[in-house]
Amino acid sequence: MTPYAANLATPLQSQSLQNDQLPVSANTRRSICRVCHGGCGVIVYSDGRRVLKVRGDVQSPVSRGWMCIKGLKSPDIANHPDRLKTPLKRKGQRGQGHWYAISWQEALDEIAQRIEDLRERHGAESIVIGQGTGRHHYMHTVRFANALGTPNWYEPGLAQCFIPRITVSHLTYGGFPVADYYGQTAPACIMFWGHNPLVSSADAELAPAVRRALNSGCMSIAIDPRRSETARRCKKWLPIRPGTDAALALAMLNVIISRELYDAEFVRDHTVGFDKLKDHTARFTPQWASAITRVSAQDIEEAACLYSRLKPAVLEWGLGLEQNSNSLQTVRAVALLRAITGNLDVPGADILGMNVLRSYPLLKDKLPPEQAKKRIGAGEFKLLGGWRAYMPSAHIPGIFNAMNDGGPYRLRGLIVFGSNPLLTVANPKRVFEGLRKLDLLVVTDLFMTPTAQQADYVLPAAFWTEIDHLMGVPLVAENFVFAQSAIVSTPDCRQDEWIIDELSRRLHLPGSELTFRDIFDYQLAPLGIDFAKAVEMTYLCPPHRYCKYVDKGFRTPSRKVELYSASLKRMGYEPLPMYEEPPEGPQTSPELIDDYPLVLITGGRTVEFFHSEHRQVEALRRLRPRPQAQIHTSLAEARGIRHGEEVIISTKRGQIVVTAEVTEDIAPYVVSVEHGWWFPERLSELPHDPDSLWLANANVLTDDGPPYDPAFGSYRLRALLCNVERREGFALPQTLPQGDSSP
Ligand SMILES: Nc1nc2c(c(=O)[nH]1)N[C@H]1C(S)=C(S)[C@@H](COP(=O)(O)OP(=O)(O)OC[C@H]3O[C@@H](n4cnc5c(=O)[nH]c(N)nc54)[C@H](O)[C@@H]3O)O[C@H]1N2
Ligand SMILES: Nc1nc2c(c(=O)[nH]1)N[C@H]1C(S)=C(S)[C@@H](COP(=O)(O)OP(=O)(O)OC[C@H]3O[C@@H](n4cnc5c(=O)[nH]c(N)nc54)[C@H](O)[C@@H]3O)O[C@H]1N2
Ligand code: SF4
Ligand SMILES: [Mo]
Repeated sequence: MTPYAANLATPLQSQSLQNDQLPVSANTRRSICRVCHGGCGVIVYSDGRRVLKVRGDVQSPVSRGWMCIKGLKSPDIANHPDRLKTPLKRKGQRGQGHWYAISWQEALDEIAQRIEDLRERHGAESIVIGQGTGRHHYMHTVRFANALGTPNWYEPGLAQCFIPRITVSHLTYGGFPVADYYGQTAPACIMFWGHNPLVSSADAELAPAVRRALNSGCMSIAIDPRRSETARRCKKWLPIRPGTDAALALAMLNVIISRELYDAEFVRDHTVGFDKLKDHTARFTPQWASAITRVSAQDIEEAACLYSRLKPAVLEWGLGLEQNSNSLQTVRAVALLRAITGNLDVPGADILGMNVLRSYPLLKDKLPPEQAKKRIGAGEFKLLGGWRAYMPSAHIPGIFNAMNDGGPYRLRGLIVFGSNPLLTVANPKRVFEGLRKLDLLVVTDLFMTPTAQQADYVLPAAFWTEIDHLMGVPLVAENFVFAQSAIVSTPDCRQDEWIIDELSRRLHLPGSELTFRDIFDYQLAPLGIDFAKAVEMTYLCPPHRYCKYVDKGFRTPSRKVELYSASLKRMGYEPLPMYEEPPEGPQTSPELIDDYPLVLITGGRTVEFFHSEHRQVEALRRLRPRPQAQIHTSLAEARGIRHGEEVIISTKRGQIVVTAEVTEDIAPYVVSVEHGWWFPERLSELPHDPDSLWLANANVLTDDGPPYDPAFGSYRLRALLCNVERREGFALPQTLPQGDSSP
């Protein structure tokens, strides 16, 4: 086996090191790529006006020179001719695609006035603040909602993405654990559970670190209905039935406890509730779980033995656990595996974050308690919207319901920063109806999107090469701090935080005396530096402290890991993890099986695109011109479907058209559909032909209705019943969008 430390010292070759021919005037600056959640270190070449080229920065402590293809194509995105370049105001009816160009001054004055009018007439709660996944402006947007006095902010992830993992981690171990790929000790085992980091690189910089760890020769297990890019690199693949992960985790807990493979000392000294957990899991045998999960009892036992015996072990968990209506208990069951094996905060295992930055001043105290009570979904989904929630937010189906007159009160305004809910939220037809009923819709984006096309005002956002920012890496744990400042500018594009500051100032909101840059200084103060200094350094890597619990205990009420969660019990939730059959399946909805005999999963990431983005970037679209669904060879043969042909995927909610990717790398009864697909080349047709928005939109198939997870309100994007049929002819565009303008 290669010694891990030696491996660490070898920077990965950047894929962009070819074609080093640059104009002599090129400036070079160090920065951080933010095409996804961000984090890879980058050297940016510019002529002072435009980005010419980027390449991976070998000095980055996490990415060490590596970049993915999206990041490498940053110049194609930054300089794309379709970038929004000026604020736009709607001309004529909503959604017709006609605009006036207006100045920033006019746009901000008018928007602030209309927000103020809504606030006075219908209360601040009638205005929803929306944003996209984990971007630079994330915290600033939440701060804006609090300052404005609206409890209703959301992003399309949350209950479907990360909030269950973060909240359960805090309830169980008092902090969020991340894999220790950066120390001197290599993991001996990595178990990837519903997670494909070689592609999703979920916290941005993960892919190169995971690749390094796998190259070091450790044991590796993937639990995934697909043999994903990560699963293909693993020594064991457990093709689980979607939505049954809690059963598998309970059976693994059963094996580890009944065979006494747990870390007895850690359990004795640092956990509460072990005896209750032991009694509770006694009935969840591998045989019981095998019938539910379609993973053999032998494989379940083997995986449990490998994960508990090989130390240190990492548990990489992902979205496969959260996009279902049993997200709390599924994530809890998996979380306990780390705890009873003692794989917490020790070198080479999952480590608790250092949280080196001072926490972002979210102005929570500026949201009056009577306003917080009005949050859509707060009463029902206590861990999403209630006072115990990690970052209280509104329930998404409830929001679009309330826009459509179905809520406790009507929502009238939506201010969106970097999100495309017509593609990324379940049941987009309901979203569409809701958006059309709004009194005010403002969308800030890099490009005109189907969502932006419905707006009253569209504001042009700055790209990552055009922003100042400070980020804690990995997300939530914040063991490192990275800083970047604008390198170029697209003349009339503005950083989202600047827009928020300008609106806040006009609305005289509390906190508006501080700009976002002042907040960076505030966050850095404990490190004894300011933002300018941080930018000069780019990467701040304080030494990591392990086993923090030895001195201080875990940050839970009992100061121990809570295997039995009294907090959950008090909130009315099961204190020990439980399995529930997915609401759509042979047992729970037998009436659907004849028409929809297959199981649908959506949203498995592809390296070329980020959610609904980048379909207009020719260099990326060329690599993946049309949406695909993975289906197994045996299923394709049975249905007469050939690789590359168009197929119809249907659920009881609707149908879409995609092309078939016929493969051996998926369970034979599972269909995996890409999400986020729309066709920018057809955007001008949308006002007359909205059907092209539903054509390949995976969320036409998914469910925004109940049952929801009782604590988080998570809705179902995976583990749904579906069918696939061959389709004659072509419905999908056959030509690529033109118009990249890379220098
Ligand atoms: N069916 C299905 N649906 C899913 C998922 C799934 O797995 N299956 N995954 C869900 C998850 S986990 C998430 S997090 C959501 C993501 O949902 P969204 O965040 O809505 O996804 P994006 O398509 O990335 O939308 C981002 C928009 O922001 C713009 N943008 C990019 N950078 C900036 C910026 O700096 N400023 C501004 N103002 N705009 C910017 C982009 O051009 C794009 O139009 O999707 C969810 N939807
Ligand atoms: N290139 C790219 N990278 C991205 C994104 C993107 O859109 N594009 N999105 C970003 C965002 S916001 C997020 S949240 C992360 C998500 O990143 P990941 O957590 O890696 O999520 P996915 O790739 O959606 O799903 C991971 C795996 O779960 C499997 N899966 C599906 N259903 C189940 C199930 O029921 N059980 C189990 N065990 N597995 C299941 C899928 O087959 C897939 O291989 O990626 C981030 N990174
Ligand atoms: S993984 Fe994310 S941060 Fe890294 S190069 Fe790709 S898009 Fe950029
Ligand atoms: Mo996400």
